[in-house]
Amino acid sequence: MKCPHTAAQAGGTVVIDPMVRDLDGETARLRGAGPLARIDLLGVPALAVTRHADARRLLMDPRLVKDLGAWSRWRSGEVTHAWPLIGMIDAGRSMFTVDGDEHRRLRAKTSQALTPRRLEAIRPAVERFTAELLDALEEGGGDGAVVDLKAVFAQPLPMRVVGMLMGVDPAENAMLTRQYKKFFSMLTPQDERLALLADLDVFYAGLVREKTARPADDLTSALILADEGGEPLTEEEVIGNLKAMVAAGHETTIGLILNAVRALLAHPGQLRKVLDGEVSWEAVIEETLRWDTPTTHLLMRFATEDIEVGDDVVPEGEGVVVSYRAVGRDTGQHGPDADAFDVTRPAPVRHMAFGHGPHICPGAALSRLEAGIALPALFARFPRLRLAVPDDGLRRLPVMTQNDLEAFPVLLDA
Ligand code: STR
Repeated sequence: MKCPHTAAQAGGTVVIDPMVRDLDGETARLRGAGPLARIDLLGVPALAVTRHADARRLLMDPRLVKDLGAWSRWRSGEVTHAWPLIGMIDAGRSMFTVDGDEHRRLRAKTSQALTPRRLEAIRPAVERFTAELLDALEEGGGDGAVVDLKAVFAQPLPMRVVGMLMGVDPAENAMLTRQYKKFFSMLTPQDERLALLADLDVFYAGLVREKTARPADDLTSALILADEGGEPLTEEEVIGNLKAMVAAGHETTIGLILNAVRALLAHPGQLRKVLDGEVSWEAVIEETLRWDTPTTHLLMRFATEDIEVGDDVVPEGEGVVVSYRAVGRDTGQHGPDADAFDVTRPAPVRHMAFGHGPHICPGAALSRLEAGIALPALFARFPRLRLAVPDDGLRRLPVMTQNDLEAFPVLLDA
């Protein structure tokens, strides 16, 4: 007999802290609560997958779907738009929210545009943005002044890149950065979050109108145009994909860049090996993705029937979160030292920071390209870069799903 309450009795419910006061403690508690941890997301119960092998299997399981209509707590009215995390799930019809054949149709053009080969065309632009932002950093941090590596470098770079790719006017980058910061912060009242999402929808609808009238060489225009003989995406689908790209493309890569810098500064011996060329930047990027992954929890999938996980069961209708931070620290996958940052782990580090299965991150190669340019350029320009505060003085933003620092004050020591 499978008992759906085994894990609850063994490990209790892990309450996910909206203020993110102790992320490592919380991750350890999640792992301690078993492969299918009972969690509480602002009063809403859900199940969290905490092991690499289970996540890998479940992300391929067609009985777990993105359709909000499959969530019993939504159907019953227990969860409504008043729940602050609903925007992570109810994000419009797009490749992020649809499964099966329709998902393949919604995703095709985006994944084709983001292959490593196609992305080589934008490498020079990413290098130029990086050089410009390093100049801005030098300006801000001249004469030994403290400068915020997040605000001046790690945040604007991915926004510029994804904005260019989608054909967004660069003059809008500051607005988008401000709106997404507000969207993700748990300090934002829910009525304000819903209002800003509505404003963003108006903005994206305007962009789609503009690209319909004057198609340009960008992914938004490509999404609008029908392939020969192909089914074109509807306006709602184009907008859904566009906002998913902008939100995902700028938020997650900030984390990758900053977390890699943070890990290297906290492990000077490993930084030395990288700067001496003994260890590749690729190894730094992959180990950062595993150890300090930008996505803490990915919301949410729903079980269309009972699904067994080990000795436990996801009941039909229940919501499932993949806790990527816990998955990245899985000793079953990464060995007893999974909690240690170690760029010398034998390659390849088989982490799952980009997910797995049909929804695997279509932007993975883009984020690797950005980090692969930004990190070596940063340390080449400022080899004595250091934190201006102790590492444990870096504060996290109150964001439940993403691994986000408030700021990253550094001294360039140029
Ligand atoms: C934010 C709000 C929105 O308008 C659209 C989306 C869809 C894509 C989501 C994004 C969300 C939140 C961050 C996500 C992204 C896909 C990848 C990214 C979940 C809900 C990750 O953090 C992995």
